[in-house]
Amino acid sequence: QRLKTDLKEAVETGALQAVYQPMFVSDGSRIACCEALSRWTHPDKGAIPPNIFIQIAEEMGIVADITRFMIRTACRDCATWPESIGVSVNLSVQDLRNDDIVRTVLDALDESGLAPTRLHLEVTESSLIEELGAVRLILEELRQHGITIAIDDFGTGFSSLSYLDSLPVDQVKIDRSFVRNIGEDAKRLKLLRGIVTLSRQLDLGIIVEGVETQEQLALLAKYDLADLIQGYVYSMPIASEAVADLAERAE
Ligand code: G
Ligand code: G
Ligand code: MN
Ligand code: NA
Repeated sequence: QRLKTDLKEAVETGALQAVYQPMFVSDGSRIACCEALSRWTHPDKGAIPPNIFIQIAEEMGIVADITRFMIRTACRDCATWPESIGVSVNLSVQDLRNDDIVRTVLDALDESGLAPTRLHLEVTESSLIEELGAVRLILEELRQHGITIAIDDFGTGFSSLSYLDSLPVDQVKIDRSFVRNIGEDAKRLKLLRGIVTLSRQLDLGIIVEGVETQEQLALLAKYDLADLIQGYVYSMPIASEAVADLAERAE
């Protein structure tokens, strides 16, 4: 209960922060985009993980305020990076229940002067299934403005693949559970290869998340399994100010 009050105050006073985890093109030669990840440092309890406080915010019905803060911050920060680097923001299922999100996004783009093509939004599989009719209209409108949509945690949420060919999305972010054991378990590698083949057939861009080791990186390259790679092997989440430096070193 205390945590709820504190979170509400943190959101209202802008005490949340954004850090950015780079997604590299698969040979590691440059940063294509950075995922904005929210951080909350509680005055007494220290860092609270986002999966905890996002869920609290969802229960309180204030997640839209966090999303608005993250989109505005991400657009403002991205505008300070080299033009070749985009930014990706996570949406909650609640953000897709009404079309205020479109206004929020367009206002943030206006305010920051960021080109819409540099903004990406990540939606989870489960939020897509929940109310596909309404969600489809919202995502289509955002895409018409040039914004890229990715399915986050791909492979963990669908009970059926029958929607996949008709979703208004551009990219899939393959969940890190599909990468974890590809070096040790031949079946896991086959599963990943199958998911990538399926996604490519549907013209979806492939982002592989949670890549931690050189061995995983080598397998992804060998079988051409990724367009973009995000994971500790390339970079942890970093401050906005560190993005341009890292981009320079990569090139
Ligand atoms: O940064 P970390 O790996 O701890 O994030 C844990 C989870 O919290 C991830 O699933 C991530 O997508 C989610 N998350 C992080 N920041 C945000 C945010 O700003 N909005 C939403 N909806 N989820 C976020
Ligand atoms: O669900 P989502 O993809 O938005 O989650 C992003 C989360 O994944 C962030 O909290 C980030 O800290 C975490 N993460 C990023 N790279 C790696 C990685 O290589 N390994 C693991 N275990 N987690 C990662
Ligand atoms: Mn994400
Ligand atoms: Na994910």
